[in-house]
Amino acid sequence: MTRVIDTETLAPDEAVSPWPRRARAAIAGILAALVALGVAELIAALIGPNSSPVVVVGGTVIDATPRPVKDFAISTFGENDKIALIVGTLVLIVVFAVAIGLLSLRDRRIGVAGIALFGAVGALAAYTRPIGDILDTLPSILGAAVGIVALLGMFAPLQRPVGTADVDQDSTAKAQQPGGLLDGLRQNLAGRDRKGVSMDRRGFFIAGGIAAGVAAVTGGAGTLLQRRFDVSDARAALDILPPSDPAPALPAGANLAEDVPGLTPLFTDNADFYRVDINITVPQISPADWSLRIHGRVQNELTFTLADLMGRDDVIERDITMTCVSNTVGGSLAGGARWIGVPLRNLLEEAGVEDGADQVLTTAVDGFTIGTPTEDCLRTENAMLAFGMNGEPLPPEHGFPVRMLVPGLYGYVSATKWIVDMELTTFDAVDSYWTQRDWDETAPIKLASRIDTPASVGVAAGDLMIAGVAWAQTRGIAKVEVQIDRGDWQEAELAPETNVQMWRQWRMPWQAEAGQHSLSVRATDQDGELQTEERVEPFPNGASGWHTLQVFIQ
Ligand SMILES: Nc1nc2c(c(=O)[nH]1)N[C@H]1C(S)=C(S)[C@@H](COP(=O)(O)O)O[C@H]1N2
Ligand SMILES: [Mo]
Repeated sequence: MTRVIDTETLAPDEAVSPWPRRARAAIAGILAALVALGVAELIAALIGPNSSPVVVVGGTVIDATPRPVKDFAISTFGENDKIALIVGTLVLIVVFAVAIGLLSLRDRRIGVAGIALFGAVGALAAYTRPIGDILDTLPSILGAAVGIVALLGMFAPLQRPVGTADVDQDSTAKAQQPGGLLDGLRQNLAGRDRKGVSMDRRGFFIAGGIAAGVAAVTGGAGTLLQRRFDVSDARAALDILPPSDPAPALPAGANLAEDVPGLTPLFTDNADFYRVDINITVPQISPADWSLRIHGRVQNELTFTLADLMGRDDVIERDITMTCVSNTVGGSLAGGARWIGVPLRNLLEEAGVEDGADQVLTTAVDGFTIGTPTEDCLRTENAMLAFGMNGEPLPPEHGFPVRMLVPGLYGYVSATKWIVDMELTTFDAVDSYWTQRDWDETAPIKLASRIDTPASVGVAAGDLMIAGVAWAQTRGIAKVEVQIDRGDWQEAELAPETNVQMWRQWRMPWQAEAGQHSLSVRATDQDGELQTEERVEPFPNGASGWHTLQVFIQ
């Protein structure tokens, strides 16, 4: 019988280094994972954005992450924490996939089990998400199934069984004979003794190429199809009518940032506004589908559509500063904006809150919940359901189409984005997302001040301006003082007040000499309370402490 061995495509393997095979096995593992992810994205595009394994597993990881790790992530990566999570997840997936590939060399059943586990984790995460249902498990399950087929398909040529250890080239050739893909898969699944194998390089190249193609096409198509969930067009088509009660005119010179480079502007651009939420992707809610139900301990259950809210005659526009409880001393998780919406008080009065219902429990499409004292919703001036931000519909990142805002309370107890449900209940009856994780039930924003400029390094000696912002919602800022090199506290110039719920810029001229300097700032509110000097971390109800900056003047 003639030999049909092509030494290039079918090399007896054990004679050469095991590395080419191991390298290929690792590549097979990665390609199988990519096939699984690609197929899952395609199916998620048909089912809904909340079924993508990347999204559901990421969300589960975020929910389950212990607070110290979360704090570390926020303080290290800041607003890039989501990018860090995605990169971290991808690294983990690659490591896992390489392990699956290498272990499959020993026994393909390990690889099959590994990918099945991968799918099971995705399916479980999808099902247990606050808004998950059984259909959401399909992308993970089907993705894993196709990933397994891909893995076995690539291992068929990678580990072509030749029967026995003392290889006889004829039987090698026979093993290469048809029997079809299925036969190959079956043999493969059974796994063979490592000794009795050889490698079909061309076959592996083809199988790997097919797997890469399937991953690219399904992943690409899935990503494209998922764009149909995107709400930017619907958002752009919305017209915000002039509010019945527009924001009061700004006092002259209210924005010091025009004269002081490096100072935070009075109004933060929507694109620059800090974003904090539990989601990897931005929830997309079609404005036509949106509605909010107010129910629970109320006399009249009410439901509002976006048109209902936007068409009301009690729409207000107000300048309000928002802050995250995770903001550290000197941190950037704060922003000022001009919000448009309907006073919460009016809506709650129409619903008729029953006595004793001390908590307004709001739920968003991401399953996130916030508990706000009913008292604050009813009494705080300008507490609102907002649909406009700086003259535009709310950006998707900031809660489109509707979010809640209660001036004076940290975001996690007041600022529900993508809000869809409002239940009047009690604090005794229900804990919300962050209070379940031990953050305080009530959390008023602490008096704070921050130095924005000069920068720590790269500034030349001469006449400079020390400047920054201070906020004391809802009491208003009365005074800001600056201390240079531990000298006397000197009063800074305050920008004219916009309103007590908006932060206030301040500045102080400084003749800076070359060398290292220490700059500190502290504020006093309009009740006469001095900002707390004592440094505490954000957990469990917000950071405190005076902001001190070391600067090197050249
Ligand atoms: N649906 C939803 N709303 C949410 C959150 C969230 O994770 N999901 N995070 C809250 C927190 S902790 C803060 S500080 C504010 C931040 O709002 P912003 O991203 O518009 O600045 O949103 C709040 N509302
Ligand atoms: Mo927050």
